[in-house]
Amino acid sequence: MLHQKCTQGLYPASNIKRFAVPEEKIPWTVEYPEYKPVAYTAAVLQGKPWADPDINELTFKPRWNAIDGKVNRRSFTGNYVIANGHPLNPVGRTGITGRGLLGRWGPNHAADPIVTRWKRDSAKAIEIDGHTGKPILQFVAIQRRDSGEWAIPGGMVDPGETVSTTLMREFMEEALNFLERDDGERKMLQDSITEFFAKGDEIYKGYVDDPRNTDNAWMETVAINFHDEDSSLVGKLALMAGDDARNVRWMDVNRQINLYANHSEFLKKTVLQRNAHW
Ligand code: RP5
Ligand code: MG
Ligand code: MG
Repeated sequence: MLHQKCTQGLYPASNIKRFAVPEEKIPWTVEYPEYKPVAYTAAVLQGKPWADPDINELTFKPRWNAIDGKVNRRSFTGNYVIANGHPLNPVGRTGITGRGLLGRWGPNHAADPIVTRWKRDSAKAIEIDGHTGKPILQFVAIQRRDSGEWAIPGGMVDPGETVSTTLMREFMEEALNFLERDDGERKMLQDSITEFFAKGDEIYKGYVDDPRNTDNAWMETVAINFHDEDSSLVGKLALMAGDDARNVRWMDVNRQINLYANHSEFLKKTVLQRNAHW
């Protein structure tokens, strides 16, 4: 797999221009003698508890390709290369070195909950697409505050956190505004989500084509589909955007959806698995 969203133009939330990487020059195995990427690590990372220190700091002794205390520095893509003390993006060049906006050198692990239900008409009957004859799937989409793009309500796996906890936490924070709720509401949401998220289907596990990726830091995720077949569980919860999300809604899934990073691909895989309209 190649990446696409991290090879040209300005790095997100900066004036830093990526060194243009034509598609054929992405793999490290292809020579690119002119390649002179700029180094960029966003200032906001300094002193953040969730971020690694500077890579040259003497006290920083990461265990690459390993579980490093509470931080998972393993990649789903296999062992990554360390070149001059820096982990190398397993897919290839991105036109920028350093960490950009990402907290971790090497893989940055996220989890993406793909929450789906069938689209229904006012009589509660499942809507079938006229062309494909297949039922229309809807998923809970959030609009990201950073880029304004629509996306799966995913987030970073905190140190020591299990992926299943991240999936529930991020869904509750971004799609149900958990952080702004009172104790009673929190308890109610937690109970329903724990029940609903008990059974999910793995859709994707691996590298993410995220616009924040660099030559030395990149996103990886586990995307799990939680499907509410009869809209009895999450289909009934009132969505409310929170935290990193500006908006939230049930979005119809079809080949026209255009989402953040390569989230549309994850939706396509979900559609195939559910035999839904695309
Ligand atoms: C994407 O960034 C992942 O697929 C996940 O959706 C998201 C995690 O980052 P934040 O939402 O925490 O910025 O690469
Ligand atoms: Mg979040
Ligand atoms: Mg998020």
